[in-house]
Amino acid sequence: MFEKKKIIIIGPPGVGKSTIKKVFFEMVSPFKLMNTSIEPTRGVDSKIFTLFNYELGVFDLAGQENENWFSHEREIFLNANLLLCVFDINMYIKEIQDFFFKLLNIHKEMNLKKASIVVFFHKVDLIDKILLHHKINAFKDFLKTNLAINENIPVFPTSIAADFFLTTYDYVAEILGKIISIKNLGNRVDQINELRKDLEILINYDVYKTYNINVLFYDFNLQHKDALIHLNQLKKLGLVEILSDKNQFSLTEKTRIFKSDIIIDDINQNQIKINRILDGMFLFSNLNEK
Ligand SMILES: Nc1nc2c(ncn2[C@@H]2O[C@H](COP(=O)(O)OP(=O)(O)OP(=O)(O)O)[C@@H](O)[C@H]2O)c(=O)[nH]1
Ligand SMILES: [Mg+2]
Repeated sequence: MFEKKKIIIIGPPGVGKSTIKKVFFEMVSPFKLMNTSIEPTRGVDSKIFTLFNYELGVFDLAGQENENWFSHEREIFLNANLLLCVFDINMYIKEIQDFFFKLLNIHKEMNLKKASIVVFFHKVDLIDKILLHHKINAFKDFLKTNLAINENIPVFPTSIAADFFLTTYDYVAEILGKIISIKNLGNRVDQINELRKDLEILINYDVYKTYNINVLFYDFNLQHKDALIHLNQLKKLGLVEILSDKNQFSLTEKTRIFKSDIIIDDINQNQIKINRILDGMFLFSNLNEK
């Protein structure tokens, strides 16, 4: 039996809500969506995913219809477990506060006790670091004056750009990990070991080249059937493409981000990074579209 969780993605128009849903839930390549204009969402774009024994309903709300979501269509928030509020980091802080104030009001008026709120300051690739810290601090000060002392709303600086992708990947994994119970993580140790081998495959080969699947037999002692299991796992995470005859594969551009993060000199630092990446891969490889 699946336990249901409802996730709502809300925010002003054009801030990147649908992009976040596509990249982190549907495993669309961040490179494909960066700077491409996708159609503004109309109404609500909802999809159901499974994560271990949970069913996640993800509701991506059209930014152009925020007036409706905050008034006569507010029932959309009923039974929500997570309100993911996304802002473009380059919005004026006053605009951000005004929008967020409306969301807090809905939360109070509708008594959405089960719904935790998380804020993304998105597109941080488009701002310099000092201004970013200034904006986040200004927003945190605003939260302090508007929330009860025991309320905590996490604020994450996010982006799908290469330099920020893996941190954002971690944040999303952490947030999803929190709305499910750790008791239900399935066979974690075995899966992590398999993923460790997946990661070794990524490290061993070059992006942009095409390989015959037999290399996995010579380099990793994997028979064709087992090699395909690993490649399909990596394909699901958007890290590998398997060519139509199933005898060849190549690593996708997204792999470059994973590799650049772990190929450094300090071995201890490397282990920490590898474990962090494996945690993310573990969570996302258990996320399936229903
Ligand atoms: N620079 C940069 N652009 C991004 C990022 N994420 C999304 N975008 C761009 O932002 C634009 C708008 O993205 P959408 O995901 O359609 O925005 P939305 O919030 O769903 O918009 P509505 O559906 O109108 O509410 C697209 O052109 C994306 O390429 C990011 O991290 N950095
Ligand atoms: Mg959208």
